[in-house]
Amino acid sequence: MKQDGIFTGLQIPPDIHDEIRSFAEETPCFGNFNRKLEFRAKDHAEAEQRFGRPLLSGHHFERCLESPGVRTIQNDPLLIDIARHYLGAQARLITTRIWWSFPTKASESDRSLASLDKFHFDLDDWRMIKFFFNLVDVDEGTGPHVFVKGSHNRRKAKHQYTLLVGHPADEVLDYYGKESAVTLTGKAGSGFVEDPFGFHMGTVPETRPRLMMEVGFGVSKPSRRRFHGEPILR
Ligand SMILES: O=C(O)CCC(=O)C(=O)O
Repeated sequence: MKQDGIFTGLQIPPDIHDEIRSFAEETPCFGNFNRKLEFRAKDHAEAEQRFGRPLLSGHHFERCLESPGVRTIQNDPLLIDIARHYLGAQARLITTRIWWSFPTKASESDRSLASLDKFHFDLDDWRMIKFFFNLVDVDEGTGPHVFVKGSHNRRKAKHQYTLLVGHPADEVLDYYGKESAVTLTGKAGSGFVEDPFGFHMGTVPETRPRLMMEVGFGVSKPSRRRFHGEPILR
Protein backbone atom coordinates (compact mmCIF):
# COMPACT_ATOMS: atom_id res chain seq x y z
CA MET A 1 0.00 0.00 0.00
CA LYS A 2 2.71 2.51 0.94
CA GLN A 3 4.71 1.94 -2.23
CA ASP A 4 2.01 1.31 -4.84
CA GLY A 5 -1.06 2.90 -3.27
CA ILE A 6 -3.02 -0.29 -3.94
CA PHE A 7 -3.23 -3.86 -2.69
CA THR A 8 -5.26 -6.52 -4.50
CA GLY A 9 -6.33 -10.00 -3.48
CA LEU A 10 -9.13 -9.41 -0.97
CA GLN A 11 -12.09 -11.79 -1.19
CA ILE A 12 -15.64 -11.73 0.21
CA PRO A 13 -17.08 -15.20 1.04
CA PRO A 14 -19.61 -16.38 -1.61
CA ASP A 15 -22.67 -16.47 0.67
CA ILE A 16 -22.09 -12.83 1.62
CA HIS A 17 -21.53 -11.43 -1.87
CA ASP A 18 -24.48 -13.47 -3.17
CA GLU A 19 -26.73 -11.95 -0.53
CA ILE A 20 -25.55 -8.41 -1.34
CA ARG A 21 -26.06 -8.97 -5.08
CA SER A 22 -29.60 -10.34 -4.56
CA PHE A 23 -30.35 -7.39 -2.30
CA ALA A 24 -29.08 -4.96 -4.97
CA GLU A 25 -31.16 -6.69 -7.66
CA GLU A 26 -34.37 -6.56 -5.60
CA THR A 27 -33.99 -3.15 -4.01
CA PRO A 28 -34.72 -0.10 -6.18
CA CYS A 29 -31.75 2.18 -6.77
CA PHE A 30 -31.54 5.87 -7.73
CA GLY A 31 -30.24 6.82 -11.16
CA ASN A 32 -27.47 9.37 -11.72
CA PHE A 33 -27.48 10.34 -7.99
CA ASN A 34 -31.02 11.67 -8.43
CA ARG A 35 -33.62 10.44 -5.93
CA LYS A 36 -36.39 11.17 -8.43
CA LEU A 37 -35.02 8.49 -10.79
CA GLU A 38 -35.90 5.31 -8.88
CA PHE A 39 -35.83 1.89 -10.56
CA ARG A 40 -34.75 -1.77 -10.18
CA ALA A 41 -31.53 -2.75 -11.94
CA LYS A 42 -33.32 -5.36 -14.09
CA ASP A 43 -35.68 -2.64 -15.36
CA HIS A 44 -32.82 -0.37 -16.48
CA ALA A 45 -33.81 -0.26 -20.17
CA GLU A 46 -37.45 0.43 -19.35
CA ALA A 47 -36.44 3.10 -16.79
CA GLU A 48 -34.34 4.92 -19.41
CA GLN A 49 -37.46 5.03 -21.62
CA ARG A 50 -39.68 6.13 -18.75
CA PHE A 51 -37.35 8.93 -17.59
CA GLY A 52 -36.25 9.82 -21.13
CA ARG A 53 -32.55 9.91 -20.33
CA PRO A 54 -29.50 7.65 -20.06
CA LEU A 55 -29.05 6.15 -16.58
CA LEU A 56 -25.37 5.55 -16.01
CA SER A 57 -25.34 4.78 -12.31
CA GLY A 58 -27.80 3.41 -9.75
CA HIS A 59 -27.00 4.07 -6.09
CA HIS A 60 -28.77 2.47 -3.15
CA PHE A 61 -27.70 5.24 -0.80
CA GLU A 62 -28.72 4.54 2.84
CA ARG A 63 -30.79 1.50 1.76
CA CYS A 64 -27.54 -0.47 1.46
CA LEU A 65 -27.43 -0.78 5.25
CA GLU A 66 -30.58 -2.95 5.12
CA SER A 67 -28.40 -5.71 3.65
CA PRO A 68 -26.88 -7.94 6.37
CA GLY A 69 -23.94 -8.66 4.05
CA VAL A 70 -23.17 -4.97 3.61
CA ARG A 71 -23.16 -4.50 7.39
CA THR A 72 -20.92 -7.55 7.84
CA ILE A 73 -18.31 -6.26 5.37
CA GLN A 74 -18.48 -2.71 6.69
CA ASN A 75 -17.77 -3.99 10.21
CA ASP A 76 -15.18 -6.60 9.29
CA PRO A 77 -12.27 -6.30 11.76
CA LEU A 78 -9.71 -6.85 8.96
CA LEU A 79 -10.81 -3.65 7.21
CA ILE A 80 -10.46 -1.42 10.23
CA ASP A 81 -7.17 -3.14 11.10
CA ILE A 82 -5.72 -2.36 7.65
CA ALA A 83 -7.11 1.18 7.85
CA ARG A 84 -5.46 1.74 11.26
CA HIS A 85 -2.12 0.45 10.03
CA TYR A 86 -2.26 2.82 7.07
CA LEU A 87 -3.90 5.92 8.58
CA GLY A 88 -3.09 5.56 12.26
CA ALA A 89 -5.24 4.97 15.31
CA GLN A 90 -7.64 7.77 14.41
CA ALA A 91 -8.89 5.88 11.32
CA ARG A 92 -12.68 5.87 11.21
CA LEU A 93 -15.33 4.53 8.91
CA ILE A 94 -16.72 7.34 6.77
CA THR A 95 -18.49 5.84 3.76
CA THR A 96 -20.25 2.66 2.76
CA ARG A 97 -22.02 2.39 -0.56
CA ILE A 98 -23.14 -0.09 -3.21
CA TRP A 99 -24.01 0.98 -6.71
CA TRP A 100 -24.57 -0.22 -10.25
CA SER A 101 -22.94 1.24 -13.34
CA PHE A 102 -24.80 0.44 -16.55
CA PRO A 103 -23.84 0.20 -20.21
CA THR A 104 -25.42 3.29 -21.76
CA LYS A 105 -24.73 6.36 -23.86
CA ALA A 106 -23.79 8.69 -21.03
CA SER A 107 -23.24 12.42 -21.36
CA GLU A 108 -19.89 13.93 -20.38
CA SER A 109 -21.45 15.47 -17.25
CA ASP A 110 -23.10 12.19 -16.15
CA ARG A 111 -19.77 10.40 -16.59
CA SER A 112 -17.98 13.05 -14.63
CA LEU A 113 -20.57 12.95 -11.80
CA ALA A 114 -20.14 9.17 -11.59
CA SER A 115 -16.30 9.49 -11.57
CA LEU A 116 -16.09 7.50 -14.80
CA ASP A 117 -13.61 7.64 -17.68
CA LYS A 118 -11.35 10.40 -16.30
CA PHE A 119 -8.56 9.91 -13.80
CA HIS A 120 -9.08 11.84 -10.60
CA PHE A 121 -8.10 11.68 -6.96
CA ASP A 122 -10.41 12.12 -4.01
CA LEU A 123 -10.11 15.18 -1.79
CA ASP A 124 -12.82 14.18 0.68
CA ASP A 125 -10.49 14.04 3.67
CA TRP A 126 -6.85 14.75 4.46
CA ARG A 127 -6.01 11.08 4.34
CA MET A 128 -8.18 8.16 3.31
CA ILE A 129 -8.18 4.52 2.38
CA LYS A 130 -10.94 2.88 0.34
CA PHE A 131 -11.90 -0.77 -0.03
CA PHE A 132 -13.68 -1.77 -3.25
CA PHE A 133 -15.37 -5.10 -3.98
CA ASN A 134 -16.63 -6.30 -7.36
CA LEU A 135 -20.03 -7.88 -6.61
CA VAL A 136 -20.49 -9.39 -10.07
CA ASP A 137 -17.84 -10.94 -12.33
CA VAL A 138 -16.01 -7.95 -13.82
CA ASP A 139 -14.09 -8.22 -17.10
CA GLU A 140 -12.88 -5.55 -19.54
CA GLY A 141 -16.44 -5.01 -20.80
CA THR A 142 -17.99 -4.57 -17.34
CA GLY A 143 -16.50 -1.13 -16.64
CA PRO A 144 -13.62 -2.11 -14.35
CA HIS A 145 -11.98 0.26 -11.89
CA VAL A 146 -8.49 1.46 -12.91
CA PHE A 147 -5.77 2.72 -10.53
CA VAL A 148 -2.39 4.29 -11.37
CA LYS A 149 0.22 2.64 -9.17
CA GLY A 150 2.53 5.02 -7.31
CA SER A 151 0.50 8.11 -8.19
CA HIS A 152 -0.49 8.63 -4.54
CA ASN A 153 3.00 9.88 -3.62
CA ARG A 154 4.60 11.06 -6.86
CA ARG A 155 2.53 13.85 -8.31
CA LYS A 156 3.39 16.18 -11.16
CA ALA A 157 2.99 19.83 -10.02
CA LYS A 158 0.42 20.43 -12.75
CA HIS A 159 -1.70 17.59 -11.36
CA GLN A 160 -1.21 18.55 -7.73
CA TYR A 161 -2.13 22.25 -7.94
CA THR A 162 -5.24 21.99 -10.01
CA LEU A 163 -8.89 22.63 -9.55
CA LEU A 164 -9.63 20.31 -12.45
CA VAL A 165 -11.21 17.17 -11.13
CA GLY A 166 -10.80 14.85 -14.12
CA HIS A 167 -7.66 14.34 -16.21
CA PRO A 168 -7.66 12.56 -19.58
CA ALA A 169 -6.21 9.05 -19.33
CA ASP A 170 -3.47 9.70 -21.94
CA GLU A 171 -2.14 12.71 -20.10
CA VAL A 172 -1.91 10.85 -16.78
CA LEU A 173 -0.43 7.68 -18.31
CA ASP A 174 2.21 9.62 -20.27
CA TYR A 175 3.58 10.82 -16.94
CA TYR A 176 3.31 7.65 -14.82
CA GLY A 177 3.81 5.15 -17.63
CA LYS A 178 1.17 2.89 -19.17
CA GLU A 179 2.48 -0.06 -17.13
CA SER A 180 1.49 1.77 -13.92
CA ALA A 181 -2.22 1.42 -14.69
CA VAL A 182 -3.83 -1.56 -12.93
CA THR A 183 -7.24 -2.66 -14.24
CA LEU A 184 -9.23 -4.30 -11.45
CA THR A 185 -11.10 -7.06 -13.24
CA GLY A 186 -12.03 -10.08 -11.13
CA LYS A 187 -14.67 -12.59 -10.13
CA ALA A 188 -17.64 -11.63 -7.97
CA GLY A 189 -16.39 -11.05 -4.44
CA SER A 190 -12.87 -9.97 -5.45
CA GLY A 191 -11.66 -6.81 -3.80
CA PHE A 192 -8.80 -4.39 -3.42
CA VAL A 193 -7.84 -1.52 -1.20
CA GLU A 194 -6.41 1.77 -2.43
CA ASP A 195 -5.18 5.17 -1.35
CA PRO A 196 -7.69 7.34 -3.23
CA PHE A 197 -5.19 10.19 -3.32
CA GLY A 198 -3.69 8.17 -6.21
CA PHE A 199 -5.24 8.64 -9.67
CA HIS A 200 -8.14 6.27 -10.30
CA MET A 201 -11.38 6.01 -12.25
CA GLY A 202 -14.24 3.71 -13.09
CA THR A 203 -15.00 3.05 -16.75
CA VAL A 204 -18.37 2.91 -18.50
CA PRO A 205 -19.49 -0.73 -18.93
CA GLU A 206 -19.88 -1.88 -22.53
CA THR A 207 -21.51 -5.28 -22.14
CA ARG A 208 -22.99 -5.91 -18.66
CA PRO A 209 -23.79 -3.81 -15.60
CA ARG A 210 -21.23 -3.70 -12.82
CA LEU A 211 -22.23 -3.83 -9.13
CA MET A 212 -19.62 -2.41 -6.78
CA MET A 213 -19.23 -1.89 -3.04
CA GLU A 214 -17.03 0.71 -1.38
CA VAL A 215 -16.07 1.05 2.27
CA GLY A 216 -14.01 4.15 3.03
CA PHE A 217 -12.02 5.16 6.10
CA GLY A 218 -10.68 8.64 6.86
CA VAL A 219 -9.24 10.63 9.70
CA SER A 220 -11.76 13.46 10.21
CA LYS A 221 -15.37 13.61 11.27
CA PRO A 222 -17.65 13.00 8.31
CA SER A 223 -19.02 16.17 6.76
CA ARG A 224 -22.05 16.38 4.53
CA ARG A 225 -19.98 17.73 1.64
CA ARG A 226 -17.98 14.61 1.03
CA PHE A 227 -20.91 12.32 0.35
CA HIS A 228 -22.86 11.86 -2.85
CA GLY A 229 -25.92 10.98 -0.80
CA GLU A 230 -24.57 7.74 0.60
CA PRO A 231 -25.15 7.14 4.32
CA ILE A 232 -23.52 9.57 6.70
CA LEU A 233 -22.01 7.47 9.45
CA ARG A 234 -21.65 8.90 12.94
O1 LIG B 1 -16.66 3.41 -10.19
C1 LIG B 1 -15.46 3.30 -9.91
O2 LIG B 1 -14.83 2.25 -10.06
C2 LIG B 1 -14.71 4.51 -9.42
C3 LIG B 1 -15.34 5.23 -8.30
C4 LIG B 1 -14.51 6.42 -7.96
O3 LIG B 1 -13.69 6.83 -8.70
C5 LIG B 1 -14.65 7.11 -6.72
O4 LIG B 1 -15.48 6.70 -5.90
O5 LIG B 1 -13.94 8.10 -6.51
